[in-house]
Amino acid sequence: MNTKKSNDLFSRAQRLLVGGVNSPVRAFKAVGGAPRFIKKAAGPKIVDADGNTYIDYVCSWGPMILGHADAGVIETISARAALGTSFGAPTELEIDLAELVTEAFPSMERVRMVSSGTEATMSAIRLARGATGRDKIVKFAGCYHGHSDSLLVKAGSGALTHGVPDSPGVPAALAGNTIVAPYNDLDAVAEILDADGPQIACLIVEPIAGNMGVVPPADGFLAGLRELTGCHGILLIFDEVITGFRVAHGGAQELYGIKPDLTCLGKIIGGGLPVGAFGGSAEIMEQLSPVGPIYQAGTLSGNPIAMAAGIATLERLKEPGVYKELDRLARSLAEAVHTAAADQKIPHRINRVGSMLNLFFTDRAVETFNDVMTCDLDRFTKFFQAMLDGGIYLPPSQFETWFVSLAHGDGEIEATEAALARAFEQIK
Ligand code: KE4
Repeated sequence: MNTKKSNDLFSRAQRLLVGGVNSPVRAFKAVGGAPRFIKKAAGPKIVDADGNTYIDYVCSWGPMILGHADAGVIETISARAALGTSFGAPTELEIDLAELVTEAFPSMERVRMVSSGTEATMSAIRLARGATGRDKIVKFAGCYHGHSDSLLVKAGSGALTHGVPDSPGVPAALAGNTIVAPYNDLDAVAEILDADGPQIACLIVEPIAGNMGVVPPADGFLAGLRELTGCHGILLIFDEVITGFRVAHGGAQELYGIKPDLTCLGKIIGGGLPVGAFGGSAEIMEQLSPVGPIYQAGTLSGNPIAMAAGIATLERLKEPGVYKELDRLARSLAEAVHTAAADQKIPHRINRVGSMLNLFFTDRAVETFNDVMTCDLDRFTKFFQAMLDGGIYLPPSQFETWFVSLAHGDGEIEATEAALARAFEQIK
C-alpha cells in the first residue's frame, strides 16, 4: 500500500505539531509506523492522503454513529454556518439539544453544554466537590475520563490505592485526593468507602469500560456502586462519553437500569463537532454558576453549529430500529472475527456491548484491568498492521473500542471477513 503522502505529511506535521498530532493516540505509537493522514470520508469509509480507502471501525472514537459525512448532518451544518458560527450568547439550538438529551436521559433534569468530554468530567467533579464539600474522588484503574489533573492519576502503592500522578505536571497533592479502585471489584470499593467515605465527593465510572478495550460491568457491579455511594452520601457519576446514545438511546443507565447522580456525555451528541455535556438533578446542577456559586464557563460552549450537528444526529437516533441494526452489525462483525481467529486456532476473546466491541489475544475471559494487561499486545500490533494493509481501519491501540455506524452494512462485514482471514493467516 502506497503511503508516501501520509509519511511526508507526518514528517511535515512533526515540525510544528508535537508528535505530528493533536491527540497522542493518533500518532500510532502503540502499533508503530506512521499514521495515515485522512483526506475525506463518507459513510463507513475513510480515504487517506494517498487515496487508499479503508472501512472505518474507529468512527472518530465514537461520534460518527450515523457514518461519515451524513447528508442530513452536512446539510444542517452548512445551513447553520451561513447564519453565523458563534455568538457568545444563548441560542434556541442549545435548548433543542438539551431537550433531546434530557428526553433520553431522564436523570439529567438540568444540563450544561461544554466542548469536550474532558470538560464534562472535569466540571462534573468540581460540581460534586462543591456540592458535597468533600475533596476526595474515586476512579477506576483502566478507565479514562479525559485529561484533567484529578483524573490523570494511577493507583499508588498502599492498601487503599491513594493516587499518584499518571503524568508529569499533575501535582502529587492533587493526585492524592484521587483514590483508584479496581474495576468490577465491589469489595475493594466497599473497603475504600468504609475507610474514606466521609471525605469522598464522588465516584466516577465508565459504566461499560471502553478505554482498556471493552470490559463490561460484572453482574451487579453498577447496582452495587449505586448502593454503596448512596449509603455514604457520595455522588455517583456515570461517564457516558462513549456509551451515551451508543449502547442504547439512553446509554448504559438505560441498558442497566441504574440512575447516577451526574452523567457526562460527549462524542455522539456533537455529531462529529466539539460538544460535551454534564447533567443531573436540578438540586445538584443549580449549584453551578450563574445560579449557584460553583464556577464553570466556556467561550464556545453550546456553539450553534455544534448544537445543530448534535440535534441532527440525535433526531436520527430516535428512529425505530436504530439500536437493533447497530447491534446486528456489531454482532456480525464479532462473529466474523471469531470465525476467522478460530479457523487459525488463535486464542482470542471478544467483548461486546451493543455496537462497541473489542478483540483481545488471550485464552481467558477479560473481565478486569489485570486481565487486559495479560493479553498479547505484540500479536495485537501485528494484527492491527495486517488489517490496515487489508484496508480495515481499527483503533491503533489494544486499549480502545471498535465501533460500527448505521452506514456500515453487510458489504462492509463481508469485506472485513476477507481481510480478517488474510490477517489471521499472516499472524498465526
Ligand atoms: P474528550 O476530551 O477526548 O472529548 O473526551 C474525554 C473522554 C472522556 N470519557 C471517556 C469515557 C472517553 O473515552 C474520553 C475520550 N476517549 C478517547 C478515546 N478512548 C478519545 C480519543 C483521543 O484521546 O484522542
